[in-house]
Amino acid sequence: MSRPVDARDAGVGSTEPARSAGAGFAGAGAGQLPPGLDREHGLELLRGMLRIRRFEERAAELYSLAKIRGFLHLYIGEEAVGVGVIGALTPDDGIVATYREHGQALARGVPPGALMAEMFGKANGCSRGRGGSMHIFDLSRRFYGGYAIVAGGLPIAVGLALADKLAGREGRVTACFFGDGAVAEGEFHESLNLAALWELPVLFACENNLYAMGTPIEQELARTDIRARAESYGIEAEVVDGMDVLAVEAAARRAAAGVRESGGPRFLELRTYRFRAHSMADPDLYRGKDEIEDWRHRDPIHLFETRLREADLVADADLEALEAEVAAELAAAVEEAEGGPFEPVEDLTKDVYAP
Ligand SMILES: Cc1ncc(C[n+]2csc(CCOP(=O)(O)OP(=O)(O)O)c2C)c(N)n1
Ligand SMILES: [Mg+2]
Repeated sequence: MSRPVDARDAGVGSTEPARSAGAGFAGAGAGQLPPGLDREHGLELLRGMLRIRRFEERAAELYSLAKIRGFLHLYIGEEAVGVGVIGALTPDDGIVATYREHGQALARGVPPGALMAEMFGKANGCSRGRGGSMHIFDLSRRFYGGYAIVAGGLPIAVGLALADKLAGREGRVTACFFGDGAVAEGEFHESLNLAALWELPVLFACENNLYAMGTPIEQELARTDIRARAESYGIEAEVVDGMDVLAVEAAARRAAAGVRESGGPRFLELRTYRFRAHSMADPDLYRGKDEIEDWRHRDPIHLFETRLREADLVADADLEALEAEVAAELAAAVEEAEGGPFEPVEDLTKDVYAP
């Protein structure tokens, strides 16, 4: 690495580089649970993360079997971000995501069967099989995609928020997920500038997993302190331990409340890590096994499960029941995808050209 990652984690008290797992986050996902966390909510968060993990592990297998084709970008390791942020939203809020969006779609309640069928390219998929893994869309849940273009979702989120503002739909938030790679794109700056200038209700959720494909953050960003960039547009921003689902949920609640109260944007930089390669086509040769192992010790599911166990909120039987529930749901989803039809060839140009 030519340059160190910014060590300026002001507010989380770190002087360590962000590359080490959990650097600077007090508690770092372990220890006391916040007062008021009940068993039911704990199980809900755990179920949300486990559902994503098992879904994607299966998706990786199905990709190897060529049931899923094209690109496949897994969210494994980052589940606490999607579950925590989306858990702080209401059904009326909108969501815009990237090509690494299966987790957000599941957290939003897109049915696993419709999601898997989409990844199979089947007509019973949520985008009628025309989008695939990178273009998950579900209007009924205000899930506005799934964008393959890095930073491409940011202007869309700003546009959705502008529409809400112009139409007087007060109290709505549009949450926009994007990676650290998007921060180097012009669209990031244009979007933050307009959201701040026009006071638009956007919750920017930057998933900083330290890499954009094989490029480490210190080789992509002149300044790796992403929060400072948001603040330079006058947007209130917070750095969050993205491996700690409760920390993410709490920060997202603060940010969403800030958006609703002010009508203007808020920004979260969620420090996270992907355990798998960038995509199924990536041999993952640009980072050391030690680094991956270090982060695996902060697996968001394992961390949270341990905390719930230590607080006696869950026991072995609960976790077994949860695994069985998720496995049954997943088996049904795969069956739905397998059994779905492909669109007929006659429909190839439908919705492409005006009739
Ligand atoms: C405008 C644009 N440039 C390049 C690419 C190729 N590309 C696909 S994913 C990616 C990395 C993005 O990294 P990041 O935003 O950090 O998201 P992550 O994959 O880490 O979740 C790149 C460069 C693209 N899709 N769009
Ligand atoms: Mg990244």
